[in-house]
Amino acid sequence: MIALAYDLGASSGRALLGRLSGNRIEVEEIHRFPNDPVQAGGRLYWDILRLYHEIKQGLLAAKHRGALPQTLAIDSWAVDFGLLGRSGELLANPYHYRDAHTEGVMERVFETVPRADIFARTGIQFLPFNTIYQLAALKAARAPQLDAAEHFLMIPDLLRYFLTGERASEFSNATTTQLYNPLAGDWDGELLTRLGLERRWFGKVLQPGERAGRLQPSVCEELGVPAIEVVAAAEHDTGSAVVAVPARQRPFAYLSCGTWSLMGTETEQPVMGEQALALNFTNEGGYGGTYRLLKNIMGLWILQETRREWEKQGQSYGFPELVALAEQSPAFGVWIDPDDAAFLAPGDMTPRIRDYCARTGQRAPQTPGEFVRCIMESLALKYRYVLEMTERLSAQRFEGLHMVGGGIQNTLLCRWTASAIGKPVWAGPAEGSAIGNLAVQWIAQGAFADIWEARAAIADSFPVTTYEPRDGAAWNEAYGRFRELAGLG
Ligand code: ADP
Ligand code: LRH
Repeated sequence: MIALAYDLGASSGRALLGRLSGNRIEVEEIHRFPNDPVQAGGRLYWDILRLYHEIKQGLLAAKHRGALPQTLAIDSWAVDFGLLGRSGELLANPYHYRDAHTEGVMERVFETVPRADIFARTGIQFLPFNTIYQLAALKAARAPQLDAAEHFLMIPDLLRYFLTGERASEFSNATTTQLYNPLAGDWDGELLTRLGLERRWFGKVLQPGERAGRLQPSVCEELGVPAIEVVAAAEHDTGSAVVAVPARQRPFAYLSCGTWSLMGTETEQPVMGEQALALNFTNEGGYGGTYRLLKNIMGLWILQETRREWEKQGQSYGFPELVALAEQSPAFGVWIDPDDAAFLAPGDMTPRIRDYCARTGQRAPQTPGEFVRCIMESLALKYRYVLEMTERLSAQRFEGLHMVGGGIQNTLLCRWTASAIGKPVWAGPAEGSAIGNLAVQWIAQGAFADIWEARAAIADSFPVTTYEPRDGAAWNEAYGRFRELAGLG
């Protein structure tokens, strides 16, 4: 059985062809492309039509291999969206969630709907770029696209709409808007109305695994392909990544490690109490009505931006080279809280790291190796904190941590994470989101009975590397100091 998964991350997109025979999965990356945001007129956008073009290139690559899939599905980063007008045209180019137009908006929304109310209705963590605040920002700016809007579609929905002509949302990604009420099982009409947003923009919500149409005739004609069936995957990339965690049973803890680091556990019910609100944890919807009780950690974004900064200055480093420089630098020099608001916006990171160090009475890193070491150690230490909070909130203990995503190619980060948390890390698969996307397509086709059968096949088909913790006393001591420095109680 052949399925095609498109996984669009914040730094790159890829098309993976998956073949399933018996319980054996084989994947082949047939197309990979950068997903560079575009600055224009002082705003930051995704290049949505280029992404759609790349999706088509993926289909052509499958065709040229003589391996047309039975089904295809798309997952992507969360929260971003496009609005369609009366005749189905895209009204404006989607913003990048890191655009500055949401600055201060979250706090203004709380004046209309208090923070605790929003959490009680949605169970979603407060991130300034959530869809709810993006729409509120457009509303405050009287953006003309709102006057003409008829339909709201998130990024994978929009690309799926271009392919099929059909408009529908999808559960896992819909929850990330902070406008979906998991208890009611629908968009939260009251929340929308209180914010002056139109309930009618928000359409049907498909569950991951539901059929979502076929390639429309114009696409088939353009590419010379048949009317392939399109399935709704867990269209939030993190939702797909968690499907691919090769765990044999619950409970398990995961870290989806890419541009972002998403750490948490899979639950059957959302955890929406006061403690979850205070710790700013989220309950994103998952496959089969599950939830991802997790927390966003700023992740390798800081390293990506630092690399970009040096590149701009004419110093070009690959990721493996940066990791090697970090390894050669002295241990436990200085740390940042990666989730400090200073690190969210795009731009040069080394001045912000220096500034953080000044604020916290630390000597700033000097060399590239010291900067990278600071970023990576800080991430490992923050992982320990969030893992402890996940245990506390879910009243569970984890034997170890599953790591998936492109970030596991940073084996030093995996090693340090194991040492920081004092438990083994099981790393793999790296293409977690794409593989989870394929798995949901195969469940939809009846090839797997359920998610556990899919996870067992993933565990048997892809290598998992175990990293055992080392230097426990040194990391414990570092963790104590890190918590104090970052004000983590
Ligand atoms: P996203 O899906 O968010 O675009 P990925 O899952 O592709 O992100 O992960 C990208 C990250 O993986 C990069 O920021 C980089 O830090 C890390 N990475 C990728 N390749 C390597 C490598 N060869 N060595 C070390 N780290 C790597
Ligand atoms: C990771 C991710 C994450 C969201 C962020 C916007 O790619 O989907 O889960 O919080 O992007």
